[in-house]
Formats: sequence, structure tokens, C-alpha cells
Amino acid sequence: MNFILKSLSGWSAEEAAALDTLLDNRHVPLPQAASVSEWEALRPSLLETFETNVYGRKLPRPDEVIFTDITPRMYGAFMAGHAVRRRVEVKAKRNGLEASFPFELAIPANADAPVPVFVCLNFDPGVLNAYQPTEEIIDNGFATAGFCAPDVVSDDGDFTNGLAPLYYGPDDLAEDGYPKAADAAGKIGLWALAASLVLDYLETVPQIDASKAAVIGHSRMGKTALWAGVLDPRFFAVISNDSGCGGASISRGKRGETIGKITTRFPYWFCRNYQRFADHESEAPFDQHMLLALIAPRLLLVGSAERDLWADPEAEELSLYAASKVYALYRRADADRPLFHYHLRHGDHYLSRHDWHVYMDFLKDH
Ligand code: GTR
Repeated sequence: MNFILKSLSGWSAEEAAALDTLLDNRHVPLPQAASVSEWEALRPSLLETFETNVYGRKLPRPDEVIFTDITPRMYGAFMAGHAVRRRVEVKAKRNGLEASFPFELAIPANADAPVPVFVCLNFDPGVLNAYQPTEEIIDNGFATAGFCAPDVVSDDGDFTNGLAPLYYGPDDLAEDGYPKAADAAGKIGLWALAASLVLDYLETVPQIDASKAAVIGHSRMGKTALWAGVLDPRFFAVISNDSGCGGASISRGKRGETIGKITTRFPYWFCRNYQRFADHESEAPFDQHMLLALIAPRLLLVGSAERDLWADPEAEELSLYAASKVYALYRRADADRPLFHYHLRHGDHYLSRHDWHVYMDFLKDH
């Protein structure tokens, strides 16, 4: 059975007209740039808009970062000898404090040349988990490096654990436990920093081609992958799987989850300012297609699932369509190789093997 309903890197004139009508009806503000230089002049203020109003300020790098190979001896030959599995501890120091988190790598064992790599923002520890079919990824010639988000900092309103105290001391936290400053980074900002620290390490691994690193995440980690990709231009490709509200989906006219709903249940993923746009999407000086456009001209992949109405597949496609107007400014000589891709899969909210194969097939062409 073919699980992929749509797989595209462009829209027909008819589809584009229908999507333009939707953008108009929802009063989605489009970046006013007619050339790359005009767009690049706009870019810094747009980035600042997302820092101030959505995810919080980019966190400075720690003063010192130490990587230690902590691979248990039992890992030995992995995947019948096809891969090497490694566990690394990242120790970060700042303001006289330190915090650490582990991540795991799987690298093809016998590659002739350095391989591209996925930086996987995971919900579970280790290289074997439901959203990461590591054996297939290895067989397709990619390495993976993944951390478990709660190992970096807990997925809740507690800002006193993991990397958080390096950035927020007791005086920086309000009574509700969140950072006082309305533009201070929330959990997505802390996880995005961790993705960049993992990439620092990958740059030192001879078997890995870190110039071909794709950051990938599902759902809340898809939102994080987008933000990590925007903040760290070293990511060659950015992959959002079912990231929905506060991720790839346009907020104006969105079905399912809205800014009001997400900031009620998960305020701590974002900065406080984001709450101001609950039920006031139309007043926001941003919408999520602008976040996608900030990734241009790097590779951008957006995946949706048909029954994932909470994330709203239509709002995800519409957002990529709007961002594609910025990608179009960068049309290159090798324009036969598209810079972005959208797919819609049958089924529910999940990062499935089908999604992975769409992503891997696209990346293999670059
Ligand atoms: C949901 C949340 C979504 C999405 C999802 C997930 O409950 O409303 O925005 O992030 O969690 O991360 O699985």
C-alpha cells in the first residue's frame, strides 16, 4: 500500500491560485521582498520578531563544552556489524555552574567516505525508538545522532533542572517558576541549543560529513527542529514532521490546536510574549510561514499526516506554500533539484518509516 498521498516540491498554477486565495482570505501577511537582497535585508528583523514573540531570545553558547565518550562496552558490534553505536556525554559550563546530557550516535561501519547525518530530537533515549528506524537509516547511508529532550531539560514548567540553571538563576524566575523576562527562551529554545551542541561534536567525527547535517523532529520536537534550524545556519536541512501549531502551521485560520490552546497547556515551550497572541492571531506581526522562510535557501522538508487534524495538514502545506515565495527568490542554476518538499501521508500523528523514506530519498539527491 502506498501511504504517501501527496509528495511535491511545487504547485500547479491551479493549486497555487487556490492556495493564494486561502492566504488572502486569512489575511496572511507575506514578506514584501522582490529579490534576495531585499529579503536578506528583512531577515534580521523577522528573526528578532520570532525571538521576541514566540520562542524567546537565542541562548548564548555555554562558556565551555566538554564531550566525553561514555560508550558502554556492551554496545560492541551493532546491527550485525553494520553500524557503530556510541554514547557521548555533553558537559556544558556557564556562570560557574555545569550541566550534562547524553546523546547516542549510530554510524555506518564501512562507509567509503564521510556520511550525512540526522540530528534527531527524540522523546526517548538511545538509538532505538519508535520514531527512529535506525537500521533503515544506516542501510540508506546516513548516520544518526539523537538526544532525548527531557535529558536536556524537563518537558514541563520546571526551569531548575538540566541546562536551564545555566541560563536562569533563582532571581530570573517568577513565582510561577518560568523565566520572568517576557522574551526569555522557553524549553524549545533550550532543546534547540542542545541540537547545536550535538552538531559541534559531529564536526569532530571523521566518519561524518557535518556539512550535511539534517535536524529532524516530530511534533513538539518538530517545532524545535525548525527553531534549531533557523538559529543555527550550519544545519544543511531542516525537517518538520507533524509540527503543527507553533511549528510549521500557519496560525491564522488554523484548525485544531491554536495559540490559545497551546499556550494554556504548554506555556513553557515558548516565551511569555507568545501568550499575547492567544485568540489574537490576526494581530501577530508574524506567522509561521515566515519561520519556514528564515530557513531559505537551505533544504526544508515538511511532513503532514492526513488524520492529524490537531496539527492541521492544510495549515502546514499552506505555510510551506507561502514560504516557497521566498525560496523562489533563490532559484539557482541547479533549480532541477528542489530546495523544499512537502508530503502528506495517510494515517495519524506519528513519525513513521514512510515519512523517513520520503526525507531520505529527498536528501540523497543533494
Ligand atoms: C500535543 C500538542 C502539540 C504537539 C504534540 C506532541 O499535545 O498539543 O502541539 O506538540 O503534543 O508533541 O506530541
